[in-house]
Amino acid sequence: MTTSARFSEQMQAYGRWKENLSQGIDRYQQWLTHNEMADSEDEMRISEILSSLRSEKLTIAFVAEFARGKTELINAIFFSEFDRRLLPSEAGRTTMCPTELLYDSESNSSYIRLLPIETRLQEKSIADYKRDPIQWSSIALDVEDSSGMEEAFKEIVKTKKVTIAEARALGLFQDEDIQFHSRDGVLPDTIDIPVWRHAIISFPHPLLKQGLVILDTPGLNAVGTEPELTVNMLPNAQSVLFVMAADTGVTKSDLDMWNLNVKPLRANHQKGLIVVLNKIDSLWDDLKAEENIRATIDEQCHKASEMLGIDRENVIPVSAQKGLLAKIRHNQETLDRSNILTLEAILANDIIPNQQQLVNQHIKGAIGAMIRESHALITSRLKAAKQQLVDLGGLSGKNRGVIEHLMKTTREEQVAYHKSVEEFNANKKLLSDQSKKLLALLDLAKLDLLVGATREEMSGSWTTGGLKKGMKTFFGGIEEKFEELQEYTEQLNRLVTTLYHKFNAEHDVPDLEPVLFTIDSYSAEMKKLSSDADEFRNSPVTTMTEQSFVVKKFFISLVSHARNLFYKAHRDAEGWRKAVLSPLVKHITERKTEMDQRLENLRKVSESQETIEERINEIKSEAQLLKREYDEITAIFKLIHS
Ligand SMILES: Nc1nc2c(ncn2[C@@H]2O[C@H](COP(=O)(O)OP(=O)(O)OP(=O)(O)O)[C@@H](O)[C@H]2O)c(=O)[nH]1
Ligand SMILES: [Mg+2]
Repeated sequence: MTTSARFSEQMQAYGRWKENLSQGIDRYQQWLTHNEMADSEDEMRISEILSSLRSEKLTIAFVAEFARGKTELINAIFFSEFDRRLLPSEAGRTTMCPTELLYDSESNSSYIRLLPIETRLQEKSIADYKRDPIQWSSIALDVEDSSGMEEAFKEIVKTKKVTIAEARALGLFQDEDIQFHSRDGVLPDTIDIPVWRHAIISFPHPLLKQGLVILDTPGLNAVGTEPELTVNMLPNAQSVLFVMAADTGVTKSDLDMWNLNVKPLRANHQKGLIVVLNKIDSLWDDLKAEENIRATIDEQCHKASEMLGIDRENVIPVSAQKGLLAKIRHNQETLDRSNILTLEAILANDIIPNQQQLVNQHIKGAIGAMIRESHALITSRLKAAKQQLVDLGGLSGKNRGVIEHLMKTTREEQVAYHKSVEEFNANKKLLSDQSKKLLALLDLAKLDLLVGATREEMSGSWTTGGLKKGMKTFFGGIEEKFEELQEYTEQLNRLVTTLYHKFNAEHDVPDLEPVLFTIDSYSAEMKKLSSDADEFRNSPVTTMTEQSFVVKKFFISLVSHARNLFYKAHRDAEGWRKAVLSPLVKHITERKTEMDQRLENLRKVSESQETIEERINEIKSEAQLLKREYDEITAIFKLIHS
């Protein structure tokens, strides 16, 4: 194995692991249907788990000043087999809008979708627009035709001329930019702005098909003008690559970008942050000894690490350009020298195992309890069948009187059972009523009221000062909601626990434990959002530019994020409410069937003693079938947990 395949091999192996897991879940779904054990809630839950597993994404984001070689690195690491520079990379500013490369397995098609820059005038986040395909321009891609693809990709670097006033209205020109745009001290009438605000490229590359998403961002404060990157896309990426270049060294703007946008992203954990010193080939010199060159590169990495305040080992020197070229020309020596493979290995070992572990935990958490429950049910069916065989064996030779007596006691048992079921149903109703309060608190319409109030308070003061006040109101309101939520959740959990314990005692099933509801993960996510938001608000980018535009955009992306969180929490609470008592309901149904069967056995035997043998044989073959189902669910259990 050459190391060149390492990232892609690990990614493929990860893809196979996910595929096996989803086959296991598929098998479980079939098992449930076959055993008539799935209610519609279960089915929905399993479909959701499956689709979340199949659409699971692993995002690597590239962030840096312009012309550091982000796009060239992407070409070199991921797309060299196209034997060309697939994504446009040129001197000066190239990538004009954040670009996501992925494979859209839902639509199963290749395309470029582009969101017009004018959408910045609207009060909607990019995440909102993603749910609204009409706003996007779409270009179909022919993947067989690499030069056609290369041509189509040029769309993402398009710019157009607009007046300064228009650029201002779009939030793409501030007073600080006057100097940057002036020529000989004179500001031109028009400036170039990107045609597109965001691009999504879907094509069936093997890595993208496994769920890899690459986020390429443009340099030049794009991260500042589109706060959604900071609030949403970059924090959610599994890995962020920060790129500097050896030919420029660490400049002030590199440092600004690092301090404002990258370092805070990983303030709490360094995981998934990779720093690259690109263009080391600019230090290659045929007239110098290899050792000296290596020392110079090492010296540069050392300097860079000191300026960024990170360890020396964390700066990876590479040459994207030579790496790409060497891969295309199959030149191993240059490839080694470009050090691209080291970077690939770090990517592979740093992020894939980590992601696999997270996905594994999530899936087991979501489905593990269900499978255990199914396992317990089939075990109890098997036990019941065995008991019936014992009972029937004991009946042979018994006279009519004995059998009638047994029928009578079984009927009495049934009546008692129905009574406790009625009581159970009353409690179930109580729980359902109580959980409505919880759901009401998570209602999006209620959240929108808070958003409205905050917006009103801020209107006319879209400054960082106004934002500070607004955020206080907004997150203060949310915190209150979470306190109330916590209280209701505890109440509900207490009720559920009591119900289970009562049930366990009455029905002699000590091993049933409820799955309790918790809002901890949402509350943690909300806290993180609040601290990320604080970080951004306090960052010089926003204070420096007292511009209503960025502040407004920032507020919109905050709200969109929070709404999404509430939506998820509401959906999960609703799912929990419907499912929490389902093990008990299933147990009741099981017991009912079992009693019905016992009665049926007795009825048959009371008609004629000859039927006993027949019935025993019937149950024996039923038990055999049950044993097969038992073996299957045991195998599924092992598969999911392996
Ligand atoms: N010598 C050398 N040049 C490189 C290397 N990597 C990239 N370049 C060149 O640097 C220029 C900028 O590269 P890009 O990949 O477009 O940079 P970027 O960071 O994506 O820039 P923006 O898209 O504008 O934000 C291009 O001309 C590349 O060919 C490298 O390793 N060595
Ligand atoms: Mg680029």
